[in-house]
Amino acid sequence: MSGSTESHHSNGVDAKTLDPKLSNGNVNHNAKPFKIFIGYDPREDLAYEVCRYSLLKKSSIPIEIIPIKQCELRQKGVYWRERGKLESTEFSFSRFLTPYLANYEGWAMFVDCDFLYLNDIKELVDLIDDKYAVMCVHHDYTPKETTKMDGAVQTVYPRKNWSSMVLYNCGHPKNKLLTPEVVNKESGAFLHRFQWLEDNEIGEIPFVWNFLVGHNKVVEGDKSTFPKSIHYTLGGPWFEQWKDCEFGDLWVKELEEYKKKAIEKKVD
Ligand SMILES: [Mn+2]
Repeated sequence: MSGSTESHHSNGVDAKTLDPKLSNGNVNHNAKPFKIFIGYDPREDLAYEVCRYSLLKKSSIPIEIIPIKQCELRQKGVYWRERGKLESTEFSFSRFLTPYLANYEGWAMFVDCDFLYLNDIKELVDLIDDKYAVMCVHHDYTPKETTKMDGAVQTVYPRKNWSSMVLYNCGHPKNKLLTPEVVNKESGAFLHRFQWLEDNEIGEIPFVWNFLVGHNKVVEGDKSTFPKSIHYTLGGPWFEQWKDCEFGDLWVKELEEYKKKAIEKKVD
């Protein structure tokens, strides 16, 4: 049947009010599993496992989860830069290999391991808009803390935390600039501020998909401020000093469920 679709959406309608499925109309993002690259750090193995578990548990679309492990990338010869003093995790720079690791095809997500997903990732995938090279939460963020996690130095720079969860349009011509050579050579400023892109190539996602513990706040009664994905950016309950942090109970609950499921698997 023809002529029965979205004619009621005029050009004047705010894109944010459109049903994302309709605004994406003819693009089927579910054809192949959606690739999710999670930054892996051996010091935060449990954080990775719980993040992965929370994604798989809630997802209503096929997803493929790939940890970004620095030692493996070094073995493969795609990562060779020396570790700098300001790198708080092993994936500080290797995260920018996401389009390369996805063969510069389709959309893929990078996310830090210190996230806990409360909602179905399909809701996020539905926000994808092919006109952008990347999409992320545009935090306006000046951290007050001077150290993070286990004492690594906290630095302040524009677009801080934007790179912690990014939807990459891996097939976008601009992202072909992110070759292993560039990722291994360029400065933190160039990479973390997306300086290979123009401002209008960086799409925006609601902050609830990268809800920064200690920075973002829930407004009582306003559902649009409820986190869909919690980012324990200062350190999460897997570190002794952060075991009582805000939303820490949700992470601990997920950990217990994950452990229980892991034991059940072994028994089967
Ligand atoms: Mn993080």
